[in-house]
Amino acid sequence: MAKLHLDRAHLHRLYRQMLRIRRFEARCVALYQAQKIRGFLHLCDGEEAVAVGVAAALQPGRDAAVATYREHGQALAWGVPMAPLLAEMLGKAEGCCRGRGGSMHLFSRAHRFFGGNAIVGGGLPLAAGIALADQRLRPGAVTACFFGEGAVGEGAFHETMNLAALWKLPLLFVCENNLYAMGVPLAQGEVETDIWRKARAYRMPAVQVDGMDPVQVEAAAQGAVQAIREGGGPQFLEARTYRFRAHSMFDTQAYRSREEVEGWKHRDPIPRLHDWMLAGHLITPAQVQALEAEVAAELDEAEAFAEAGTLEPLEDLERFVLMPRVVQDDDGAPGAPGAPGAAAGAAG
Ligand SMILES: Cc1ncc(C[n+]2csc(CCOP(=O)(O)OP(=O)(O)O)c2C)c(N)n1
Ligand SMILES: [Mg+2]
Repeated sequence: MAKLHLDRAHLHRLYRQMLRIRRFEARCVALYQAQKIRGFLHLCDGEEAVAVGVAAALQPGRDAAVATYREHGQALAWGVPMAPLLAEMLGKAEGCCRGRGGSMHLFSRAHRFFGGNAIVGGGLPLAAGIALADQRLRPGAVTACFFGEGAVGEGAFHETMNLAALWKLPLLFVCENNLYAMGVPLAQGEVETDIWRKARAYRMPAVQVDGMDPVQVEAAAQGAVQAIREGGGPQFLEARTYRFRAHSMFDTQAYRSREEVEGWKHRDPIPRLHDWMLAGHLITPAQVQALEAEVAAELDEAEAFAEAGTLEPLEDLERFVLMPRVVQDDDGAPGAPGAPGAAAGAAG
């Protein structure tokens, strides 16, 4: 595992990023309860250290990321600003996907944050495609592919692992193993519960890390990223983590005990880093307060932006959905100069 240079400023950044995610999602809950956020809302409470640790080891914007429907944390850690993210959650045209993606499909080409994906395992082949393009067009760039342990049972997982290893793609596989796929406990869905061992079948270096500790996650990711950048092919990270909330906004949680949840809350990455820094005199209570205030102000500003946003007009309903009507001209070439509909392509 790589040794990190852990100066105060860096630790404060890790802490701040986790705080931004936690507070952002708490605000989302309030907006959901006020029926301003509609549809599904999958929160990552408890899992923040994974997104933050991995992003800290990469260069978002140069490097790409692909994530799941539980991706608010990854989008924030990747540097997508809070205001267009929150506007997206509210379905506003000012959102990062013009309000057409919502919670599960956050996307920002400028940050090379390529989604948000509602399909379990859906991001894996996409990540391989991005990494393949980067291998040819952007040497040195790495794609981080986040997925839950529930994706490991999908064919897409195995196909992607095989091709990535075969073609030495610059890909960092990050399995967010939170021990449940909806209501299915890991041991009821997988015969091999140490997910990292699956990478061995594809001759891929793999490690398991404590996903409740951003420093450990970053150290493991950094070692892996260095090898990937040097052309060594893909690497695999299994981060053991836990979601404190239900799968989506509500479920009965009959699949786990209250004691289990409470036990994991004792390992909450945010108070854990806070207490460790405080004990080591790496942060002061005044600095903690200042960080909290900074995050609260950022969130207030983002919420005001999102609330003031507009809904796309009904006339735009078919935009990006249907092709503009193409009329064939006499020589049969669709969209030939001067042909009716030739300019229509610009409408999209
Ligand atoms: C291909 C596919 N099958 C089933 C579903 C329904 N589904 C949504 S989330 C989920 C569980 C996924 O669990 P995991 O990959 O561990 O991610 P987590 O929710 O724990 O972050 C399932 C089965 C889906 N979205 N896509
Ligand atoms: Mg899971």
